[in-house]
Amino acid sequence: MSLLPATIEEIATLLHDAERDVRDVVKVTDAQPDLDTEAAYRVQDALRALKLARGVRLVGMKMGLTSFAKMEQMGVDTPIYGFLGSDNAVDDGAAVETAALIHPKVEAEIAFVMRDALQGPDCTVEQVLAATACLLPAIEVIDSRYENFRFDLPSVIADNTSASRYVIGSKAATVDGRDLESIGVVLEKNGQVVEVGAGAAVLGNPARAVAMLVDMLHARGQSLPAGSVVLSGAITAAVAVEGGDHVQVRIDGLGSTGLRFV
Ligand code: OOG
Ligand code: MG
Repeated sequence: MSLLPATIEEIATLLHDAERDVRDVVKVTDAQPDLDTEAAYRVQDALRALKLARGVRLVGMKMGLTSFAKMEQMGVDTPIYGFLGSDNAVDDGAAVETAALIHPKVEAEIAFVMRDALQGPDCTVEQVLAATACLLPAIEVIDSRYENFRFDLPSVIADNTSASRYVIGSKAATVDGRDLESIGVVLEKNGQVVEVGAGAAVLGNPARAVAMLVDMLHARGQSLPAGSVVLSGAITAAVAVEGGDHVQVRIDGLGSTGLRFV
């Protein structure tokens, strides 16, 4: 049975307010077992509309659960997408206020900045690479609005795939001749290496995650606009952080980016 528009709005408002008030909630499928992934993306659209109405600008998109490490960590089995707003962006090296977050974790990712718009269906890795202006190292801070990061697929889609903050490096690298499959990634916390990985952890090639995003958007009548920043998904498992921590991601040939938590 499909959910009524008023119910979709209600769930979006609940998740919007949970983020604003820094308060966790139980996963939304507990109260709404009829929430399937299709309805969950409608909730995500409604959440986006609430933020845009508040003056947030849409800056890009993110893929999630694109690696086996993340799927296993979260107990789900399909990639998902969410949106990135101007309220999620943090400057390279800047401080993130933990008081504004519930239970943040960090992930090492590769960011794509799109020069050209892309439209599905059947988007290919080659089309993604040809449309990419540059690649940047990225850290995504995820902060599920659900108690103990416990969710199922519809619940995490509705919650904009736990999107919270992200930082990207400031030195743009071109795609030309770069081997995105064997590109090495190191995540450090407080000067210690905590996770390592290679690009291939993300669907065999992070560009494939962007192609999948384009096709998933197409299935819902949408496309990826030129100028979008796309986080292609965590290459490693997510690592919990707290006030006082600093984290750094280094990626072969793409340089590094970092954040401090205060
Ligand atoms: C969902 C978001 C996952 C990624 O890169 O895999 C994600 C979560 O694990 O809370 O952003
Ligand atoms: Mg992520």
